[in-house]
Amino acid sequence: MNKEMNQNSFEDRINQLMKDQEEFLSQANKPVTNYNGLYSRYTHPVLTAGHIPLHWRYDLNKKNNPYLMERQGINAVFNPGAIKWNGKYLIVARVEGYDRKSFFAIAESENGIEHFRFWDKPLIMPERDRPDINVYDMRLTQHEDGWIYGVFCTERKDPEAPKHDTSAAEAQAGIARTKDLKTWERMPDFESPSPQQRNVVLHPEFVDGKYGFYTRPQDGFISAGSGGGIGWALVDDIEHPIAEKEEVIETREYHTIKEVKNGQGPPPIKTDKGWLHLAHGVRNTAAGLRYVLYMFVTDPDKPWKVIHQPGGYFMAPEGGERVGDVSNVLFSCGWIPDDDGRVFIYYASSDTRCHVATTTIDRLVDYCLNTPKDELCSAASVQTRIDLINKNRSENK
Ligand code: M1P
Repeated sequence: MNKEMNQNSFEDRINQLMKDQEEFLSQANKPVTNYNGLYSRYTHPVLTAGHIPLHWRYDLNKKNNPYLMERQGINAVFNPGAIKWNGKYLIVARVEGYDRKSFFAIAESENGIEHFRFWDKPLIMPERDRPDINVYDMRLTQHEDGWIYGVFCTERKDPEAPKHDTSAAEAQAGIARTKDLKTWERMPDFESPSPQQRNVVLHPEFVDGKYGFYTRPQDGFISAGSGGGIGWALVDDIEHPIAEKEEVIETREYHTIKEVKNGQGPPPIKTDKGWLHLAHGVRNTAAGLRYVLYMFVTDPDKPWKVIHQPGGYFMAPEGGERVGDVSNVLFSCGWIPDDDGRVFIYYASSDTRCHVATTTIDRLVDYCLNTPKDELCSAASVQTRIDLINKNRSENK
């Protein structure tokens, strides 16, 4: 009898699966030791495919599934949006099945760092007349109008594509709102002058009585083309979210970490020094695209006006983060500013798993205001460094 046929009984295997998962979900998560003065990374990812409940993956009925196969596997859990809700830290994750379809699911934790557990079922997202083919990357905004909005990418096959082209697609921003994170009301998709959109994020406050959106205009599905940069657009009525104008406020730049593309991450955090923004920047390399996280600050009263741009990246893929389905990628859709000044940054690595990093508002403000900006050429960069060296020498005499 071969090894497969000699496996334990159905009941034993279920018990083992449950025990293993319980141990996995209960593991503690500690900060890694090489603290950089700015944020702490943690030893373990906070959410992975292994966190997905067994009853989402297995038919647990022996009659229907005598070999106890995983009937509906999960490939990855990534690009987390986040919110603090009823005292709990919630992540709305992009969950991707073996069938390449993404959907949203909420997991919660008592302390924001460990023991995240998914709610009983994935989120059911209502559809409009034109069904979504794939949905992903939800940013949650607790808006001052009293609703929580989820703005996400809805992807559909390009209706104009010739029959042989099975890849041409169209990305737009879907919008849904909720009061309890369980029942969602779907709005029409966001409309703007750009043919496609991704990384669209709702600003949490009204601006001149209107809804403000950070956008990412793009000509095509993958390439930003003549579009690109982080845009800003206003909408009068969220139930008819049509932006007549769109202005790029945070541009892509040659030979920077955001040369090819960039996009707003979570909704910005308000501070007395301005709105803190976390974004992703993309450059090309011989090994493919490299996604890093970077920050910028906008004016407290004019959230479309960039006032600080610390140069370079804030966070780049490290160690195991560098490898996954789409390697060399960090991507964030969520962070939680806590009442005590701590900030929980939720980010995904390589389109595969979710992590947390912790910091404080004070540290983020210090970083944004005191990191030299990118002077866009080597000579200026060397000069900035020499200024630092000279300052250190004179101050240490
Ligand atoms: O694969 C990396 C990321 O690529 C896209 O982001 P962007 O449009 O900014 O390039 C998205 O598909 C995102 O989900 C993905 O993580």
